Amino acid sequence: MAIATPVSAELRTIREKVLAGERLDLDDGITLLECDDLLSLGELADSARRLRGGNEEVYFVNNLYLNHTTICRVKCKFCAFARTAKQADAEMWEIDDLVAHALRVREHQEFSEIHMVGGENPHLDFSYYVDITAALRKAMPDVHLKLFTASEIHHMTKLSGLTHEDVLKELIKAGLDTLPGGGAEVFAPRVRKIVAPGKEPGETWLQTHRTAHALGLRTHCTMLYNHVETYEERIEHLLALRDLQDDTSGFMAFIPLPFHPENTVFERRGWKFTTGMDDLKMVAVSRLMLDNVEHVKAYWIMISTPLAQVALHFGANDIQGTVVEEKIAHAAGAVTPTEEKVGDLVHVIREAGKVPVQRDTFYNVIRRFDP
Ligand code: V47
Repeated sequence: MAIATPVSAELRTIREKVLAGERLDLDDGITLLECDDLLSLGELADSARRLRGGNEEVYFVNNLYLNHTTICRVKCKFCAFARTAKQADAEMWEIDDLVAHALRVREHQEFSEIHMVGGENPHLDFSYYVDITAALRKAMPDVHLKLFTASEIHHMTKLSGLTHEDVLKELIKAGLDTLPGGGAEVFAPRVRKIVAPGKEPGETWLQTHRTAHALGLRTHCTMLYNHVETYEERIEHLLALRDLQDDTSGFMAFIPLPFHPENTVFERRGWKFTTGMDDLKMVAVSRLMLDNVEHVKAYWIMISTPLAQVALHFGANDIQGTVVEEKIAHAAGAVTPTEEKVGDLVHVIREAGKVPVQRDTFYNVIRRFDP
């Protein structure tokens, strides 16, 4: 006799809404985060993914991470990556050296995308950003350039006196293809005041992506969770992204980023790393709330490959990429490797019972690895 898995009462109404294709609201989101019936939550998120057309395919990208500078004026309290110019280990790449480094990696790794972000370096001027984009484009015309967070774009408006639109137009002219999703943190002003008082308001981040979308740039979006935000503030963040996506359809993917406290002031205040419970909840709840964002990434760098495998059954359909070489999470205590090879990602996805698909940045299929 089959024993049906009981679904907790609080999930029952939300489940009916999801299965009927109805939109979830703020209260639903908070209820989902408060719910400890993890398996039902995962099953519901997986059902939502399938109802919206998802299948057994799981994406990854062969990409290269670059960080042009670690020098940053902002001093976000969650960040262990930023340095001042005076610190001995501060990094700032000359353009030619950075391009030469990327070309050297390319000799043994056929990456299709460069993902490059850095600090808000007050010692650079806008021409550096334009020139580095143009130099990468010239050296690797066939590589997709996913460069600069919305926070960096905002910083460039300060450096140049240009509007966000004009900064983006200059970068697009130089070769920029898409924006990564970093810098979003949590939009709530209360949270930003505590963790990132020197950073632009959440509204500016959203407005910058809106402007990018209007110019035809597709972008990504993120949320950094498990520092000082409440569940309500997490859901409000997701709803702000959902509202923008309703207007523009410009986001390709959402990436939940678990806060890593090591080497930050939060470590001294006793903050702990997230647990698998919170990470899986965030993947599932993101999938359920963001009903208009096609892809949710289980970012193996921050949650590990074993948990990313589980997350693929909790609403995620992408595990990001080969990476080579991640520095932001690792500065803050990540214990994952800093890169994975294509063969290893294929193995991780297959062993999770899914079909690995190597994609380009726009989710076009480069190679499907049949079972
Ligand atoms: O902007 C900073 C966050 C982001 C810490 O667009 C931290 O496809 C955890 O945005 N612990 C950079 N997170 C990473 C990022 C990203 C990653 C993968 C894919 C994409 C994409 C974007 O990491 C930063 C900040 O929000 N961050 N410090 C920390 N201690």
